[in-house]
Amino acid sequence: MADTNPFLPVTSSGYTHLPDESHQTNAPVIRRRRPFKEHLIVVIGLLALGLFVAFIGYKASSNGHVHDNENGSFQALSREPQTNPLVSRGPTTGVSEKANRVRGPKSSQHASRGPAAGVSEKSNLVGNNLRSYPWDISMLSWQRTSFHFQPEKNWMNDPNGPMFYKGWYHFFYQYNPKGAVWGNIVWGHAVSKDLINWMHLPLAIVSDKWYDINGVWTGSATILPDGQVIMLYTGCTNESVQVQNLAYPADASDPLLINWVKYSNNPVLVPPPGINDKDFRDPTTAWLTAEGKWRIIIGSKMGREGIALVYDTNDFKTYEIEGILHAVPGTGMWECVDLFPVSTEESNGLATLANGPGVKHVIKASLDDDRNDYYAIGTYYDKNHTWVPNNPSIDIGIGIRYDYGIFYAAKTFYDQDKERRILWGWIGESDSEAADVKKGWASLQSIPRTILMDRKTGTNLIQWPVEEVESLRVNNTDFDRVEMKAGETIPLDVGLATQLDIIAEFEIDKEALDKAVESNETFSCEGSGGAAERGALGPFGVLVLADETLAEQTPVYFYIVKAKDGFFKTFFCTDKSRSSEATDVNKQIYGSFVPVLEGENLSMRILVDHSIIESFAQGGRSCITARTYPTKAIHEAARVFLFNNATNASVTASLKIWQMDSADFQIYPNDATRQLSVFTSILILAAYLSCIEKFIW
Ligand code: DQQ
Repeated sequence: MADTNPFLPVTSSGYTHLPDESHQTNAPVIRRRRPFKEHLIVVIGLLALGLFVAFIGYKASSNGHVHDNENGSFQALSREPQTNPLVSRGPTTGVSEKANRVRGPKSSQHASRGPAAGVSEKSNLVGNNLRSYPWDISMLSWQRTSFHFQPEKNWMNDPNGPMFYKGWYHFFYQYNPKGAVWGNIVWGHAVSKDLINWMHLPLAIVSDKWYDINGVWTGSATILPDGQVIMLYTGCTNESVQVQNLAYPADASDPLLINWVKYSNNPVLVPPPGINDKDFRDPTTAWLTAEGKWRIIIGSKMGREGIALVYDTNDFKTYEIEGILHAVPGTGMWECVDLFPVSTEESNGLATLANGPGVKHVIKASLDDDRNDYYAIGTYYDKNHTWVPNNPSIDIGIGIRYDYGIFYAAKTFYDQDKERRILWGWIGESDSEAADVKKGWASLQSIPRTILMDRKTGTNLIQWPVEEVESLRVNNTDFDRVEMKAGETIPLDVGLATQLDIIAEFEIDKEALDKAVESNETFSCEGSGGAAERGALGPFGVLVLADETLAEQTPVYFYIVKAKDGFFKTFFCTDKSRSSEATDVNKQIYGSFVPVLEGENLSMRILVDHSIIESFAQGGRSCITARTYPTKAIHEAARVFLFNNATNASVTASLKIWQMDSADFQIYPNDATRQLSVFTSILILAAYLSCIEKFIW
C-alpha cells in the first residue's frame, strides 16, 4: 500500500511513526514493496529530469557563442564579462606590450614575451599615461561581436592553416586557452560550411614537445594533389628558438580533422646560419616548382633588412635552402609572409600553384616593427626563386597596405570549392589590456575577404567581404538621393544600429569640383584634424556608432583635394578621435589615398558589428578596420547619420542599410553529447539500481 502521509511534518524526534508501524518492533521487518507502476514513474521522472538538465547544459554551452543580436532577447552567456582580479605589471618588467598592462587570474599569468623573445604581440597603440576608464559590465559586454569569428573566451591572434577540406572550411588560430592576454599559444580550431556560422572544435595542436613547448606559433596548410593535408607551423622551443614543425591529420577520412599528429622527427627546419634564433617563423602554404618540388617561404630579417627565405622539399621532412625570394632594407622582421598568384584577366581566384601569362604574384609581409600588413604586386620567377615588384616604389613596407586600420598577420587560402582566394586577418584590440582581462576575451578575425587583382587600375588588389555574409542581412532601409548642403548632418532612422551592413554612394556637386583650387598641401588622413577639419571638397560620409547628441561618433568618410597637377585625389578615412568618451582607448585617425577612376561615383561599404567597423572604399580598393569602444552610443542608443563637412560643396548620397543578424556559433556536438550521455547514463544506472534493489527483497 502506498504511504498515505508522505509529507507529514518531521517531529522533534525526527521521525513520524506511520500508524501501523509503531507497535511492530518485534515483528519481522517486512519492507514495503513499491508497485511496478511507481518504479516506472520514478525512473521516467529521473530520466526526464536528467534529460532536461542535460538539455539546459547543452543549450547554455552552445549558446555561449551566440550573441545578443539586438533584435531579440539576450542569449549569450559569454556576453557577461568575467571579472578577473587584476594585478598591475609595470614597465620595469621589460614588457613591450600594452601600456597599462595587467595580469589575469593566476592561471592566466604568463611570462610576457616582447621583441626580445622574437615576437611583440601586444605592441600597444594606447598611450602610456592614459587615465583608466571605469568600464561597467554593460559597456564591456556590448563590445563582443555577433557575426565576426571569435573563440568563446580568452586571447586569439593570427589566422592559421585555413583550408577547404571535405566540404568544410577549416580555420585554426593562435589561442591562449588560459587568459585574455597573449601567451601559452596553441592552435584553436573551428569549422564552417559558409565561413560565417561556426562550430568550435577541440584544440588542434597543443604545445607538448620540447620543440613547441614555448608556443605553437603560426603556420599554413597545404593540400597535396592526392588530398593529403600537410601542416607546417613554427614551434618556439624550450630554449626559445624558432623552428619549423610538421603535423598531419590523425585520420584523413574525418572531415572535421579533429585529431592531429606531430611528425616524430620534428623539427624539420632550424634557423639557417646567419639567421637569429628568434627571427625564423611562419611557413607558408607550399606550391609546386617547375622541377616538381614543393616550395615554401619563411619570414626573417638580416640586420634591419626584412627577408623571405625560400626552401624546397620533396617530402616536407627534409628541405634545401634555395636563398632569398625578396628583401627590403629597413623594414625589420617579416612575419606571416604570404605569396600567391592573382589573375590579370579573370575574375576568379587562383590556386597557389598557378603561374604563367595573365598571372601576377602578390607578396605580403606583416611588419613586426609597425604591426601593419603590406603587399606588393610583381612577378615570381620559379627558376631562380625570386620575385620582382611591378613598381619598386610600391614595395613591402613602403607601399600599399591590406588595411589602413588595425589588421595584422593576414593569410590567404585558395577555396577550391568556389574558385576564389580568401583573406583572413587578425583584428586586435585597441583598448587597454586591463579592459581585455575584465571582458575575458581579446581580438577578432575580420570577415573573410575575397581577394582579386583590380583589373581596372592594375595597381592594387580588391578585397570584399565573402558573399556569404549577406545571408545575415535583415530589415533593409533605403535612402535615395539624400541631398546634403555644406555643413549638414542628417540622421538616418534604421532602428537598432549596432549590427549593420551599409552600402553608400556619393555624388559631389560638379560646380564645386569645377571651382576647386589646386592645393600645394599634401593631405593625409592620419595627419589631418579628422572629420571635423573642413575643406572645400570634404570630408563627407557616414557617422556610425554615434549617440543622439553626437558626443560619440565614428565618421567613415571621403576627402577630396585638387592637387598641384590639377588632378583630384580622393582619400578614404575613419576618424576615431570622438569614438568614445573613455580615456584609455586608442583614438587614431586612419586612412589612405584611394584610386577613383573617370566616371566612377564614390562608394563605400561599412560593416558595423558592435566594437568593430570594417570599411571598404571603391569596391574594396582601400580598406579600414577600426575597433571602437563607445560608452554612450551602445545598445539602443547607437545611431547612424550622414554628414557633409565640406565648406563649398553639396553632396548627394544614396544608401542601402541592412541590420545584420547574429551568426551561429556552436560547440563541437561531441562535447555536448558527451556531457549529455554521461549525465543521463549515470541517472539511468542509478534509477535502474534503485529498482533492482527494491525488487530484490
Ligand atoms: N604571431 C605568432 C608568430 C607570428 C606572430 C605568435 C605574428 O608566429 O610571427 O603568436 O602576429
